[in-house]
Amino acid sequence: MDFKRLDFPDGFTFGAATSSYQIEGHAFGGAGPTHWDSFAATPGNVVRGEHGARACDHYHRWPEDLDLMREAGFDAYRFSTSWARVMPGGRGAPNPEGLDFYDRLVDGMLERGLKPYATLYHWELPQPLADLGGWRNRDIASWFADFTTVIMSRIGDRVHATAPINEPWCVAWLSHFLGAQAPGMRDIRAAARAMHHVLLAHGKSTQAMRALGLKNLGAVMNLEYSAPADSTPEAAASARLYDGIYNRWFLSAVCRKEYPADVLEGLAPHMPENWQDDLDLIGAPIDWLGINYYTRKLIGPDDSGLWPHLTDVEGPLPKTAMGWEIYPEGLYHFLTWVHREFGDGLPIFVTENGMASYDRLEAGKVNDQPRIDYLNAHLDAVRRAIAEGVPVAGYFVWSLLDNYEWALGYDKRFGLVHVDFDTLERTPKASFLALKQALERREA
Ligand code: PNW
Repeated sequence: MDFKRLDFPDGFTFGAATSSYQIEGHAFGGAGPTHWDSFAATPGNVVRGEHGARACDHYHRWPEDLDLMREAGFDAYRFSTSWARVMPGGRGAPNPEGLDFYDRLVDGMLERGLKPYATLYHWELPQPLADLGGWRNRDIASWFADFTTVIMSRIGDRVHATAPINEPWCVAWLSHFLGAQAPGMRDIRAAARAMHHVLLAHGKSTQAMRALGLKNLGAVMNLEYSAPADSTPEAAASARLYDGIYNRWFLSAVCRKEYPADVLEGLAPHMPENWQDDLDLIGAPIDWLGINYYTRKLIGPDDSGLWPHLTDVEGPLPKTAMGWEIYPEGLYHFLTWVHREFGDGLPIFVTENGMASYDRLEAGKVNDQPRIDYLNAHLDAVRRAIAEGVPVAGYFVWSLLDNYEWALGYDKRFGLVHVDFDTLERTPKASFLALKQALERREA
């Protein structure tokens, strides 16, 4: 890597992130059915019909995986808890095996000197709640607060930092308007409701954790840089709307207790009643902001007459296996912009950043030089932001392991560690070894 630990401020946190459904194996340990199992079982939704029943079998192999985290020299591990593993019905009786699992996992992190960064919801909604309307149903905010109390009563005393929800944009928009993730809807009304309810759930979950006396509570948003595809005012307007829906909607709600007027103009007719009354709870104080950053999109002009109708145009930059342009400048932009416009002095974490490639194991090695370059360029953007006074407090690579990349299945590999999905064998890639070297602590 182009950096050493010492090039970052004292106490800067380096980590890697994963999520429960993507690695654990949902067939194990008494987890209940989730809307991701149902979505994956419907032909056409997921490449090759792949699902998370076994995934990386992290449910059984977690000690080995935490050993890898330690071996890399990371300070912290960002993991998520599966609602359906902890409460198989989504409500009511918890599953003792599920609670025991996260209890052991958190202890396992502490034993290895890793700070646990928990995300309570990373997308596997219990199917019984999906049957009741899922994120379209306002009651989900209370169900989620109840789940929060159950899981955090068990592990909250040892977790270092917590975010209720991973990426509200994906939970709401990608899943209810773009149809790309469970439950696969394409409905503006469903999306507007989900956009509000996911934020309400964030607020109620935060409130439940404050009631338990927990600290270090944050919010994790995925941000995507949007640029006009051409120099027309129409493209500029489209890019601005994309930015509004994708980035400003969630940040404005959580940090300013308001929705951006330009997006609201289109969404207002679809919003649940009396949404204004919830903004105080949604915007209750938090302790840190998490940014997941991957890429930028070029947005073209639109003359469809539909709202919203955003078309992204293929960009000229080198792309990852996701087809996503590599644009480190966007991370620099977001760190400085979020700090200036929304942060109000809060510490900011890069809670996810990384790239997919089609890595191959050859003679026991994986040469993923493009990932090393990607991480170098983005960590350079982080250092530039820090040098300008942005309080960036940590950086988490997505992801520790190759894993279930949702609707794209298993061949888009984001891991620092290669996983053979037949044998489940783990092999650290060149990027893992390079990071390990950079993160080494040398005695003065
Ligand atoms: C994030 N998009 O998701 C998630 O937090 C991870 O679970 C996921 O594996 C990772 O990024 C890589 O995809 C996103 O379409 C998925 O804009 C899709 C989008 C953004 C983020």
